[in-house]
Amino acid sequence: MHFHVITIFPEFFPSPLSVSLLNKAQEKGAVSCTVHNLRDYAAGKHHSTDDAPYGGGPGMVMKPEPVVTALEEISRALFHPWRILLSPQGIPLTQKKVEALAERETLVLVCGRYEGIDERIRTFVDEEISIGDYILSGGETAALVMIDAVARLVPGVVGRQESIVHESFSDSLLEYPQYTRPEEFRELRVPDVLLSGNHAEIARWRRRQSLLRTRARRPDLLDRANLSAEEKQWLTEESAES
Ligand code: 9WO
Repeated sequence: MHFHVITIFPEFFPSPLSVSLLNKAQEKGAVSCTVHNLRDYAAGKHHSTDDAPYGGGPGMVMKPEPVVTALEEISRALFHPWRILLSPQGIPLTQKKVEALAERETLVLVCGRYEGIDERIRTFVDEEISIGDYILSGGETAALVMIDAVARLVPGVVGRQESIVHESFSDSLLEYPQYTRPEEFRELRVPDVLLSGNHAEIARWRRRQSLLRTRARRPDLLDRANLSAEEKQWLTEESAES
């Protein structure tokens, strides 16, 4: 998976990309990230990437020419680039969407800045994606979220054990509660079942906890869950969350 990022703040990227999983993925050659400075594609003495909004109003607007020049020059050298604009007006990034993006060879991510982008930029990307319903100071942190989520799904990046955890999210339930040593911490005990060594009982307890927690915190996710008769029964019982 090759990521190309277009940004006025290239310095945002090296540190997050050089840590842990993303660093290992790049060392293995499974993932590459190339960050392009939008300013390098801006014309004129000042290499401006923003200008005042037509019609007036506060703030500055990202100019179309530098972004489109960058998109065209970068895309020319790539095989089947898929161009994405990160924006609060995009379609929501879900694990399902992440899976679809991970099938692509090359993603070109455009990070917006200032108080908005020129509407015509939208004509030159393949899709517009939002990571959630909040305003950021720019698209860079959203691009990092997308790179992190997509890179994990590239074959060879995440080991077998972790990939099972990912499957459980695709199953659309929240994770069960987890514990490690000590057995008792500030009078809070690890549930007995987890110390029992009964793996069938542990699996049942975890599944039930996932369901109860999902109902309590994210009931919207249950609509998509595939539940057995017994699991539906658990959800009709009167029980405290987790
Ligand atoms: C800032 C602002 C300030 C005063 C009045 C209006 C304003 N609008 C904005 C604004 O929308 N800024 C955006 C910041 C411009 C494009 C890039 N920005 C951005 C991207 N914020 N949040 C995202 C984003 C991207 C992906 N998923 C979630 C949020």
